[in-house]
Amino acid sequence: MADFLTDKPSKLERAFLVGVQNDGMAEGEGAELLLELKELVENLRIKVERSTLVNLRRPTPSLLLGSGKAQELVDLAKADGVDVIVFDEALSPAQQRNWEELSGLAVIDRQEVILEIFADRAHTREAMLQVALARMEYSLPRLTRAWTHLSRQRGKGAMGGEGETQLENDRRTVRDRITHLKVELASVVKQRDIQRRKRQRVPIPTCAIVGYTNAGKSTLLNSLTGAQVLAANKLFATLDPTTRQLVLRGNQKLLVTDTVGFIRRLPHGLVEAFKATLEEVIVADFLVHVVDVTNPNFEQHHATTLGVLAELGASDQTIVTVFNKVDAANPAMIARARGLVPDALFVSAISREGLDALEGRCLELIAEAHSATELLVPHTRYDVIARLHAVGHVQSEEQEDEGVRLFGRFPPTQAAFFAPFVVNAK
Ligand SMILES: Nc1nc2c(ncn2[C@@H]2O[C@H](COP(=O)(O)OP(=O)(O)OP(=O)(O)O)[C@@H](O)[C@H]2O)c(=O)[nH]1
Ligand SMILES: [Mg+2]
Repeated sequence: MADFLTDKPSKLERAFLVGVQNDGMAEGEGAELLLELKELVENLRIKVERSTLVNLRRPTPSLLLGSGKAQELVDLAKADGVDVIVFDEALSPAQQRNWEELSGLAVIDRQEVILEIFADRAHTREAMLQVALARMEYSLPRLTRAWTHLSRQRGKGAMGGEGETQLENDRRTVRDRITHLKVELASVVKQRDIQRRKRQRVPIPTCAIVGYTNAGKSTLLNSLTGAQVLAANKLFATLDPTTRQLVLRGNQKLLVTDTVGFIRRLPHGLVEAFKATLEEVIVADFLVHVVDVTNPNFEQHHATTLGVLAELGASDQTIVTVFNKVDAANPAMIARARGLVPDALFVSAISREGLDALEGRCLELIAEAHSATELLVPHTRYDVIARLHAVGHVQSEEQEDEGVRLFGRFPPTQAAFFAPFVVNAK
């Protein structure tokens, strides 16, 4: 098969974007998505020559849009001299092929743009495997395309009898690669599992930072813990979870994990691919949901993140909503944010404003997650006291004749260990 994994001929350079506004969408939503698509496409260093929003009442199976409208757009695209048409709406493999035939240009959709950005940003073995898998699954039903991964495939296009055989071979090759990738991924994920289990042996409370891409999650982790995670003004700067320890007041420890950013219309294959990585989100004691209050669309960002969390099976998690970037926000935006989530916190990961309050809230949540308990430990069992100091939080400790009386908390996973010494659970 033409090696579309390594081939990089004739890179696409100039794009024509097509957004869709339909009856089911809020007013202005199509336009906002189109603006976001522009940012995504520019992230791939492709110049956007024109963006068009189309009102769509009834999608058609062959081209999504009506054929008259389609021809009109093709003419515009050609007049602009672009080499790629990008749809915000997901195109079926057939629609994509029909558009490519009609226009003679590369035609891709938002999903493919996001996959390309992820491919660009993946650095660790696991992230690269996850993204490669999602891309393979995306391309499997699309092998007859002349274009893939933003490059022209060699020897594709005119499919004769021999082409059919070629297509069968290509399908088999891709399926084999998918199988191999899954096997390799399983072993990488297992490695990480072992690391997590090691961590659980000294169970410290955990929280995961989640939120829309570019909200400031990595910056927040860095400010809270002094970590040095890459934070950058680009989408999907972070793909791999990073965990750092935060030491709160009273020497209470908290493990904080930074996660991949979410976005509207995240390709389903990617959510699937990242589920293993996002397990941190499901097992965390609570979540810190970071929202960029300076982004005019923060309501949608907020809703999208909650949607992805639901998809991950994490809807029941306790969430602290944190509106970030207050240093750059105006009072009207802050009022709007307060209306959206009345008990939210307002911080600036950069100026550090509000971080004390956030740490305070974390302490409260840890206290809630780990029930406060009175223990009486015999003098012979100093190991129990040491363990409580290590994994839990000790509020008071008094020497008495029959042992040491402690008041403190420990994680629920340790309940069986401490149970014999519990005097009076509150
Ligand atoms: N003004 C201002 N900018 C911020 C603040 N926090 C983060 N930023 C900026 O926002 C941009 C994105 O920050 P990141 O921390 O990389 O965002 P992220 O949520 O980790 O993004 P992804 O990893 O791409 O999902 C960077 O340019 C940061 O400098 C803040 O409190 N105030
Ligand atoms: Mg990040």
